[in-house]
Amino acid sequence: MLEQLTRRQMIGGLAVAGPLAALGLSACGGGGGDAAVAAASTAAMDAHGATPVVDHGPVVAPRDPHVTFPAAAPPRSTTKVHKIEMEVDEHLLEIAEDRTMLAWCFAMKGEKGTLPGPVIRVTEGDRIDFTLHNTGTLPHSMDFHAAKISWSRHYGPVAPGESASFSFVARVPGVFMYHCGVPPVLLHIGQGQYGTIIVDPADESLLPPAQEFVIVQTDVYPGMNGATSDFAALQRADPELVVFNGYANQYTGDAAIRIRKNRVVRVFVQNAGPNRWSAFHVIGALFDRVYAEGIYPENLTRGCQTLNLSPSQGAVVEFTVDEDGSYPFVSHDFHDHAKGAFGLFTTNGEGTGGAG
Ligand SMILES: [Cu+2]
Repeated sequence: MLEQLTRRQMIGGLAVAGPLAALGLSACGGGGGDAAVAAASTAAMDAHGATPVVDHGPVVAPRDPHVTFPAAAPPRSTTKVHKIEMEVDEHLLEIAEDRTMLAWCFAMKGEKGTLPGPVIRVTEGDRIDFTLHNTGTLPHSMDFHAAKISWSRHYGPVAPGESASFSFVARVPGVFMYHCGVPPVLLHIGQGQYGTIIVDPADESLLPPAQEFVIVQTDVYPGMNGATSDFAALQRADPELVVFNGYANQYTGDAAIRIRKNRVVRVFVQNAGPNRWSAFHVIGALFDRVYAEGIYPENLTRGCQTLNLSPSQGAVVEFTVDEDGSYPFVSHDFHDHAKGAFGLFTTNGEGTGGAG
């Protein structure tokens, strides 16, 4: 399988050269469910639409079965210095039922790459010592939106087989994107090189214990049978799929996200784009508290129905439900909802989600 995947990586790497060259661009420039939940999920899907089925022909490359991306947020950090080493893992991933894409994932060193990349959680004032090992086949880089450091000194391309390091102190609390910045950035983010870093406020009273989740929205433009993304579609901002945490309609059926009624649900929401805006909305709920961008008291909004996020923006939303049942979460841009930006919170079954 390794040989096949390696060959596929090569095919994917070569496949991009044609269309990019034609455009004058360079790729190298720079919890267990129950019947009630399943029924509720199906009913909600029927009511709110599902991803249209598109025939892309036979899948020609081997792939691992889809593993639900854990929506539960990692716990608050307990260390002041974080040594983070990431690699580039190029492999075929499922992004919807019977649909795959060749992803250029950021992965923690030695781990399998996922979409989105690993969720990092630190606290305001923590230092991050970061190293990128470019184990991919093209130059890549890393750009942390949580950092205030020089682009020209730290965010340059790292050649295949090379490593590069930089450090920064996370001085601003919030929900921030990280991504590759090698031109064309549109392609590298579109190919899966994105993730989220949560910077908790040093003042823990701003984010008291709650059931905590991470939802990252992206628009996806997969190529045919594992080739690199459809760059023309990326340029038109015309995605085939719009997904939460890397997979269309992921948190439905047995994978619906369990919450408890009368307990605060906190969602760290990120719109990684690369192109579409996000209109995050939970049907049947109002956001009692929203921190759009920096987590400071002056950024607090109450009584919010829909969170408006441009590509790259992140926010914290909190809500409670006082009635048992299922509560769909969508992009209220229903063009995108119909392409897979849909999931379910549910109080049915045991609460297995975030702590609190
Ligand atoms: Cu890259």
